[in-house]
Amino acid sequence: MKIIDAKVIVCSPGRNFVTLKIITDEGLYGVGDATLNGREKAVVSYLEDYVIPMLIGRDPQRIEDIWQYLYRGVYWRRGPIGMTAIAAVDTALWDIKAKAANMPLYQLLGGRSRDKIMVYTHANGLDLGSTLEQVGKAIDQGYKAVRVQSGIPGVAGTYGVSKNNKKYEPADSDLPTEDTWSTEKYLNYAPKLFAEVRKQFGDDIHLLHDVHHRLTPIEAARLGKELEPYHLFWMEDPVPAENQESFKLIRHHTTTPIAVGEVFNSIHDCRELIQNQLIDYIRTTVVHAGGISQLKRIADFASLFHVKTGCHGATDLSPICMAAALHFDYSVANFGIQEHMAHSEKMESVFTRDYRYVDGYFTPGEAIGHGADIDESIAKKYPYKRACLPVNRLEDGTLWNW
Ligand code: CS2
Ligand code: MG
Repeated sequence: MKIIDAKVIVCSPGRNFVTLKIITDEGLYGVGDATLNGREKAVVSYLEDYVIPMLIGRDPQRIEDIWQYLYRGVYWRRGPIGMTAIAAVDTALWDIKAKAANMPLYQLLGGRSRDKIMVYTHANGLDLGSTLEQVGKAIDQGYKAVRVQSGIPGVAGTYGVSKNNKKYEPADSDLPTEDTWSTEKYLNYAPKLFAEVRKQFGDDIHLLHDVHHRLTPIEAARLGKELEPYHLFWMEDPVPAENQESFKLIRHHTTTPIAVGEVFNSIHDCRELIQNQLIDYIRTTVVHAGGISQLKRIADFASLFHVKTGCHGATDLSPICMAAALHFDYSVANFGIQEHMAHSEKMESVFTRDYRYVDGYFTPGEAIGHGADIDESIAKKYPYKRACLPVNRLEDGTLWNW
């Protein structure tokens, strides 16, 4: 079998998506998500100007060799742009291999290790009341796990909370908008928020929260400690993860489980946190961590240290990434949870997929391959439009972590 063509499809059905399609001489093709929120065109160029010319003529069955060729062969290893490009190639090649084997992808990954995949959804509101209302709606929809994000009293607009009644989409303007942040107001409010959620909805619903890289280690230690009575499923990205040593301080002070890794793109980014058991869930996922091939390596390494998977699944990861992730989730031994921030109908209209939601769980479907695809004729209706993620400043104007 040979790769005879490959193309990048960029579309914007409510937000930008980048999809790689690899076509073989035997009529099979595979697709992979190549979306990097706010930097989409960099990945498009990486694929079109460098990767695709190197793929033509290669045997698509040699997934590992092509992965190593694109990783070791670039010299400038790692980084979100290159690894997202490699991820898209890897995902498309696994799709082709499963189609050639005439089976759903999870069968190639070792078969299923569970009957269904627990997902968590997002609930957010501008204030406590509207947030509680959204948590109630998620529970009514059958979700067993809900991520709770709320507007903070005295802070205009914050991460994870839609500014209008539409779905939350952070990449909301051509150039970055500017959010304001107050750690003090956040730390005073967050424990009250979760106290209210537990009071209203009880102990059985899994609650998750995304700090989104905004605290210092001692602040994160305080938050983790103050959230202990509400036994969160996880506290996510408490601090930026460049200094991984700093997680030791958080760990020393709190038993609130920690999840990190959605911005990681290599197993080397994860190593210190996993081997020192400084986290409980690794958030790397198919589209940004080099595809299924590397995600399998990360999960196997994590399993040695009691760390479970918790794949990222925001709307800026396309249904193709979700489909591939769900096949991975179905099979991986140390599965933890899968994020599912529902795509809008407009976004869904461009893609087909075989995964199904039932009562708080997903199954990947039995279609051959990963079961997802893009409809190029519909994609054409939604041309690319630059959209950047916001930046974040403290109340004194200091540029802070978004
Ligand atoms: C968030 C993401 O879902 C999450 O955990 O961290 O929504 C993140 O903000 C976006 O993926 C950034 O593009
Ligand atoms: Mg996150």
